Amino acid sequence: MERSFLMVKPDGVARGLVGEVISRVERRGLKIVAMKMLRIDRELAERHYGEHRDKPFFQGLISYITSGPVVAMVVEGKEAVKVLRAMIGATNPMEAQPGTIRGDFALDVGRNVVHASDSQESAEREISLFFDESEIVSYSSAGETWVYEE
Ligand code: D4T
Repeated sequence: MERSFLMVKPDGVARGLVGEVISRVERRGLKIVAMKMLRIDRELAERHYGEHRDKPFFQGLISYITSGPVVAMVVEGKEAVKVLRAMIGATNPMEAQPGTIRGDFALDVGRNVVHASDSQESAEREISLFFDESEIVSYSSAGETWVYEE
């Protein structure tokens, strides 16, 4: 099973969309194996978005992601990285398909509600930025028998 990092951003928390996001993850058959609400500080924000350091939108991005609490999760399942990226939709919500989280709940690239890792390498890096290995739990869910063929 693969792990990915998923986060409801400050706008998603402020708009009361945490339950909606969690619900979609659970209904898809993916398993949440770690979760916490936190306020991201500037240092963590700059590490998380380090690849965008030289982009013109970087300062706005850092202010936005540190502006209020977020809900961070580790999600496990078959091809979790690819599946979650498809579920959240395109980075720019104007291009996100209806049925995706951004396509249903967002309009502005600077307020796009959620983040999910874009590769297995990013997932590992982001999970370790936000969680200690001891915070990630292992359990079997009742639904698993029916989500996977074997
Ligand atoms: P995140 O990482 O926030 O889930 O977004 P994506 O993985 O979908 O997209 P990204 O890394 O390319 O962009 C990171 C973050 O920057 C914001 N952004 C992006 C922005 O404000 N203006 C822009 O022009 C772009 C490209 C949105 C997401």
